[in-house]
Amino acid sequence: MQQTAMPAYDPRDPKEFASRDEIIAVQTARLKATLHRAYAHVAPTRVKFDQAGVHPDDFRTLADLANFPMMVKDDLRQAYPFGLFAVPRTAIRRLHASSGTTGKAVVVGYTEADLDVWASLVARSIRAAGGRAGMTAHIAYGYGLFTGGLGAHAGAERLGCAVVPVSGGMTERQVQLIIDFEPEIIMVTPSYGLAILDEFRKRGHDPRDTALQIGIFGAEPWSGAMRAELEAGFNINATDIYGLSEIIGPGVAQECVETKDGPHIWEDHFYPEIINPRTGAVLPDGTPGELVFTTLSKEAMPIIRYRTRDLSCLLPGTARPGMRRMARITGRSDDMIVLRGVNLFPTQIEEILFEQAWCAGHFVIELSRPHRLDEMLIRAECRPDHWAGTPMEDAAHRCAHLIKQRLGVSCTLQIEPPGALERSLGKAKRVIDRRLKS
Ligand code: DLL
Repeated sequence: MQQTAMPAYDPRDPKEFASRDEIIAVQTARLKATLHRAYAHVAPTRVKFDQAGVHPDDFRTLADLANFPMMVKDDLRQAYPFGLFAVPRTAIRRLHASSGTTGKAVVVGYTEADLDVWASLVARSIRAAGGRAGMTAHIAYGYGLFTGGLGAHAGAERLGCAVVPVSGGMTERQVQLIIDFEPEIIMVTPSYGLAILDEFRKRGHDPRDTALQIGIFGAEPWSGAMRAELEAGFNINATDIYGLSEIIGPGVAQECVETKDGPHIWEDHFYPEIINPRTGAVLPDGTPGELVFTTLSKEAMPIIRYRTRDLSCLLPGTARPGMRRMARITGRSDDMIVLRGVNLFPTQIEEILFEQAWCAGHFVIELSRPHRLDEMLIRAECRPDHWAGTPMEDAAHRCAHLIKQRLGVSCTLQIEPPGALERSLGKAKRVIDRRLKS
């Protein structure tokens, strides 16, 4: 069979720097085609449109999209495994799946053209983060059904980088490979990036002495304080990459290194909306709410108005004027802690913890209801150079007090010895909620 060579990534990528008007024109044309394709080829989508009394012909301008029904994760689960595919199985070249913690997996399929778009958007993202052809990229996102490893891999290759496909885990080896292979780029979750940083210090190596210049962190919420820690620790520029498997994987949006002001959404391929999570109403740019995405070019699995549960807001483009930015994600509506009537996110606690000189950045929040009231215990690890071998009760009280002052919730804070908390190899699990069982 004849092999078609993958096109080389074009660093001039005309759409990346297109004007807002050009982007809107592309979006309108692509959205129209996507609605028609989904209606014609995806039975559950057609049923939903019919039930809502809308037809793809009703779409004329981008504002008309608000009349089309939204999709939630459960729609994808119910279609398990291939019910939302718009192409025959023979046209599928890759399957990914995100298991989630409960229920059926969400399966995502890609055609050859989908894989091509994905690779070029990740290449575009790495470039926006400062990466260039000829550099070496150490990829510590998990490989496998998770989209992180293989998505980053294809993008780095497309850009013209040498790829080190390490995946997550075996942290000692990660350190050795970074020292020996001298990558300029690391792609990893922020929490596992921190674990690698610790491992350098544990082994007596200065993490600032490596060849690393660029860190591309994502797949989980992280705070500005975590960015400062990773940047200073590795002496790199750290930027935020966002994505979700339902839409494509990593590379839906990427922060530009020259501005570091939140990820630019690659709007030539994904149309974002922000909605009020309670009413579903579309909110104007600048208003916080839930992110909703529609794919504009996906062949295998076009997704219309997918509710991500990620909380953000849309901001005007800066380094890429045609594309809007999304504010750094404060958290997912699923991760919001509701404690005695107060709503908070783990990233807010992360911000405060990082202000403490003793804090190593690894923490876990345990919620329980031992009596009638909810209690929150924060276990946060101490930096080795601050650990005196005895409980640090004063420092813990001071930090708990600060959390009460800033976030309005009382908690117990426990400072743990270095290495006491389990490290995640990918996405960190920040909250353990035992309230239902206790
Ligand atoms: O996490 C894809 C990815 C891989 C993105 C590597 C970036 C880097 P899922 O496993 O489907 O896909 O999880 C998607 O992770 O809805 C967000 O809640 C969260 N998430 C992803 N990137 C970010 C980020 C991948 N930069 C879910 N900031 C999303 C905050 C993020 N949360």
